Amino acid sequence: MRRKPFDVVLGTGNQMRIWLNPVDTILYYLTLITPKDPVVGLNDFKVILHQTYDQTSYSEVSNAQMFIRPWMPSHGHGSSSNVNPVLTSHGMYEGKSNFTMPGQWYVYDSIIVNNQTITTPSFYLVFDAR
Ligand SMILES: [Cu+2]
Repeated sequence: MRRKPFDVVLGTGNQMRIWLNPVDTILYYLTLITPKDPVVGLNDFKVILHQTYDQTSYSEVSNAQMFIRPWMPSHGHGSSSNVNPVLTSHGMYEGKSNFTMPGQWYVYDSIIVNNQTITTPSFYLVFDAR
């Protein structure tokens, strides 16, 4: 199968991101667990990170560092009081995202594994806070 570097396979409406890290040729899967129904204010932000070399066997990535950045594109502002996700169990990372007003928010998630940023270029998950 021919792959382009950092192909985002699913559209932005899906809460999963799949990309190939061109440096180590590992395919990464980031899956959003929560929030599914985001509210105005602090939301538990929980994701699972997997990796695969062959798309047959998958393993959880438990040595990542994550840095989230909420952004409201229609107004051009972010938010404060966010908590970067940290490992809580195998491959699971939990933090908090702060949506300070209703509307559409992007949450960028920069991920570092083994001192290497694996999210280049960056991507975001989309939330509609109510
Ligand atoms: Cu706003």
